[in-house]
Amino acid sequence: MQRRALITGVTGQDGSYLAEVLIAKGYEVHGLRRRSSTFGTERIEHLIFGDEPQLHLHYGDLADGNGLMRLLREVEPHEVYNLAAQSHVRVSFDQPTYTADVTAVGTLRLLEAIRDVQDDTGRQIRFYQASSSEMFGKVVETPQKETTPFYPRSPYGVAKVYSHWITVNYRESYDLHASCGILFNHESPRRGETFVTRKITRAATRIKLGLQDKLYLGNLDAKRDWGFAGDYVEAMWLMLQQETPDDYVVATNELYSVRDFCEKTFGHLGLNYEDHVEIDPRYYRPAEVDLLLGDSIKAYTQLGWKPRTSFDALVAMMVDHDLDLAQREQVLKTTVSAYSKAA
Ligand code: NAP
Ligand code: F7E
Repeated sequence: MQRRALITGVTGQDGSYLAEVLIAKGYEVHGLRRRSSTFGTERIEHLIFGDEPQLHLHYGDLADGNGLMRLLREVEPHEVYNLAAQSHVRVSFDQPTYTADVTAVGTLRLLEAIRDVQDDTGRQIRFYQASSSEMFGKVVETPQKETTPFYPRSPYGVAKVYSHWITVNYRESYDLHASCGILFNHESPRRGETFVTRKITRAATRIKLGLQDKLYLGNLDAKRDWGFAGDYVEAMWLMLQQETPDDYVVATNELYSVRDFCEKTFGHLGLNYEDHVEIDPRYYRPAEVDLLLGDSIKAYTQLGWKPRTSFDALVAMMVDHDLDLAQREQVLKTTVSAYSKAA
């Protein structure tokens, strides 16, 4: 029988990669999208248009529990991947209540809906929760593993801790097949442009082509364990294929600073980052997470998962993609300018 999956956050970076992976595995894939005044489906357009769309979209919101319940009854998924969240750490300081409502209580609404539907129909729904290395925050040990205590440093981190523990609690209380992936930072050419890696690759490529002069950043000394999103969504799927639900750290176990990322990116373009990067204290955070480094030995031994993309390959992939974008922008600019001179 064809398996059905429902992905919340399908329009985001991870949702788009996960949808591709599940479609390739033969799933019927459904995704929750928010209503907005623009399409907001750039990352999944190749999956939703055409004679036979491969991905079925439904309007919904993690703020709307009744809607989630109705959707679960309609789609009857075997697996639910909860990737939706207000996922920006800096923004969570500006919108703490909203972040708590969506990123924390939103998970509870979804778990409640799953519990109800499962009770009514007797059909098991497997659940994946997108937990985050941000839960380790001001780290109490390095590297961080599944047993490392949490010390979140932002409203986002605190909201993710709530979602993590409510998922564990529902697993233990109601026998749900619910697993949490504690994923460390993962990036790609589809990464949102206000996260630091994509901000750097977008700016460096535009600087290379003379479309921009400077790149303004905050703390260059923060260190992260950066992997490729396309590798990480495989781990999500593997967790839901296990007989017993559990929690897993997913990481590369390699550490680089924001400064290293700048050096590598500008270097790939034959530039020196020091000539172009300036510090703007507006990008500092009220409380910073200085260092995150994951130990994913459990995912390796129990799921057979390991990252396939190196740091250098990740940077190159992102820079090449963004250089192509910048070149298109440049062509458009030249064409418009030639046209307006001629007109
Ligand atoms: P992302 O690109 O920011 O995508 C977030 C998704 O959530 C988008 O589809 C967004 O919809 C949706 N969303 C936001 N608020 C919603 C709401 N109220 N109701 C329904 N949908 C809503 O994030 P990502 O990088 O793919 O990350 C996926 C998940 O993993 C998130 O939960 C994130 O917190 C978590 N995580 C990410 C990382 C990482 O390094 N990427 C690491 C650990 C954990 P719109 O497109 O309409 O905005
Ligand atoms: O910041 C520093 C910043 O916003 C990384 C989310 O996916 O991963 C992500 O959260 C570091 C921080 O990611 C700028 O202070 C310097 O130390 O790319 P980021 P994040 O905060 O680590 C975790 C695992 C998630 O779960 C989240 O959803 O870079 N930094 N200058 C900057 N950061 C940004 N955004 N912009 C700057 O100009």
